[in-house]
Amino acid sequence: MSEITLKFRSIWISDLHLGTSGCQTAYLLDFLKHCDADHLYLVGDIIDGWALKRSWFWQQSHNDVIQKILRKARKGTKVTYIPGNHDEGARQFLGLMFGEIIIEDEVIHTMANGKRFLVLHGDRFDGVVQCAKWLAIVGDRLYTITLKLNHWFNRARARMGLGYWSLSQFLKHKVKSAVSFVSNFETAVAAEAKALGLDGVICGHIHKAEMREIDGVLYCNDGDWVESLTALVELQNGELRILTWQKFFIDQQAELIDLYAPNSPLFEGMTA
Ligand SMILES: [Mn+2]
Repeated sequence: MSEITLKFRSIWISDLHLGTSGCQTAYLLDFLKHCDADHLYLVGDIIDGWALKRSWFWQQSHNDVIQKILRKARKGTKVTYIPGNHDEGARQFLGLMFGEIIIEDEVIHTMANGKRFLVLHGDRFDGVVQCAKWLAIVGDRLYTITLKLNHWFNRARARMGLGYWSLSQFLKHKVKSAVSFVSNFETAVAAEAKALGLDGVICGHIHKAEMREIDGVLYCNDGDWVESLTALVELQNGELRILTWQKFFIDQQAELIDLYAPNSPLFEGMTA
């Protein structure tokens, strides 16, 4: 068994979606076991209240995740919990402390090198495009069905004396705007950080880990623990990295190399 502990200055994780079968708790627990930090930010959608309302799903491993986080807080990690839209119920507790965990809506984090970053979940930038994002997921398969449906739909319309209306055209347009949802989201979040005079922004919400400069500010998204198993980490010198845990989980028996180096398998081409 590997006993490696990686010590970061800060860790950001979001979109765990505890309370759903989608949460990859085995990887998440392994990550929490092997990684420590002075600051741990839980950047929203930690517990999926929406899903729990629909049907209760809670396993021991979900308790283990919570307990591991509480334990870190007890042992001196400064834990900040920023609720997202799936755990918006926690937003009524903003500014309060539970155990050693503080609940905040949005915070500013100062890196070791003095750079200041806005930290928020990101759902407030959804606007009207959220619907289109949903369409993007089902879009591909739906589109083929739609073409067939469209045929029958317009036959019915014609019979009722109505003109032709392209359902597939309509959906195609929606899917197209869904593709631009991600870039619109990223641009909007980055613009907010810029307006506040900050060096960058860290968010979650769209389940797409990313780190790139947008209009002079560094946009960072810590990804999720449903599919991508990613975290954003700050090294002791203030540098940021996107960490992909799956890789390390698989390779953890492998010979220990410099895991903090830019060529570390943990970071794989995702440095800034
Ligand atoms: Mn969200």
